[in-house]
Amino acid sequence: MKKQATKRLKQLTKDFEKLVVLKNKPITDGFNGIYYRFKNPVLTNNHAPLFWRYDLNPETNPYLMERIGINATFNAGAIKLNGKYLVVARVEGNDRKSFFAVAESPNGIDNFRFWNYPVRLPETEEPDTNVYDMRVVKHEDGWIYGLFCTERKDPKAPTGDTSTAVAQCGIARTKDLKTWERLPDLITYSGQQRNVVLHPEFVNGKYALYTRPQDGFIDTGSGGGIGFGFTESMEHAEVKEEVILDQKTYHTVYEVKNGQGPAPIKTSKGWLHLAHGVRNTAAGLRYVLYLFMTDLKNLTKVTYKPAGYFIAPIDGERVGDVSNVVFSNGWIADEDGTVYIYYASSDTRLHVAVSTIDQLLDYCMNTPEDGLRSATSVESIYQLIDKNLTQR
Ligand code: M1P
Repeated sequence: MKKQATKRLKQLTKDFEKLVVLKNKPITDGFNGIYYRFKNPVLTNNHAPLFWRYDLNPETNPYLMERIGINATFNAGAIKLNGKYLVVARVEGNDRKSFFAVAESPNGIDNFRFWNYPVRLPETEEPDTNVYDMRVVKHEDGWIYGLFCTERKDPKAPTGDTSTAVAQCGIARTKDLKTWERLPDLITYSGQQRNVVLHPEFVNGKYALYTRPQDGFIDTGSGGGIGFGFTESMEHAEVKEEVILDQKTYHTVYEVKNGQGPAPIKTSKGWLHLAHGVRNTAAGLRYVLYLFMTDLKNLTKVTYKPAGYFIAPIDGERVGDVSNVVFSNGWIADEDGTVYIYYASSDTRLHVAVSTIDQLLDYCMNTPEDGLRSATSVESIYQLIDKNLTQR
């Protein structure tokens, strides 16, 4: 038995190494001029180190059984630190609990390898049942903040209701992504919060936050939209007033709900935002990504907003634990203007798409807006046809 286990471990180790060092290539077929998708996901559940999953001692694990299963690796915050591309992934075990783990790559597109230990996130006095979707932001105060969703069972759930939960924004900070200090959860005066993101700069001496007020755990109800508010401190973060800067809107790709993705990127033309939008269909919710820009000084003024989606799930991305979903909470803008967009598909695996600041600005500033009616969409096409045919 022990002999067999040793042989299998050799094979598992070989397969694992082969997966981790796999070179990634851009998919050039069907390139839309805006971004390249890449052939392989950058993280899957099989990227979880074997020593997280197996007891490697043949004496205590003669069958070399997997002791702790990892179900998925997805929605990841991202940051470049000391020349390395780091993602703080949402790792979900077979037990459905999510936690955070850092994976490091030398180039942002492949060779992502998890650090030896996942993040040991301190808890508040009210323990989290589940934590996920961390937005990692290097703030100008010198700290790296991780804002994430903390989920707990709704204490007001009627007896027998074992599902109803409450989502709030948890906050932690670090200098190195290894040691984390937990701060009190964000206080807002909306029922629940998810997709809360810290703006990287002070605004009039205050911290600024993108929020997503919601009435329920899944339904945003009378809330919804990407909100914005200020807090005096992150040690006792409290947003007294939220204004909605980007509404959910009837018959758009963000009809049911939306949420800020990662922190916006500062450019000479304004702040560049990546967000997700959700619509309902007969087959369930469909999550896509969209871009918009806000004014450099007036952060609640949307200056450009292309119609429709920027990235929607395709092919194999459409299938997973929660199908027909793409979601992003991490991107890295490199010194040379390259932008690495880390997006997850169907709550199962993590991918990268690559573009540049110039291309993303061009896309935002020159794609027609959503006129919210079929006739206005046709009008946009007419304008383009006229421009093309009169130039010939
Ligand atoms: O299952 C799809 C996504 O659902 C939630 O997003 P939202 O808050 O917009 O509904 C999150 O749980 C997210 O993690 C998940 O990918």
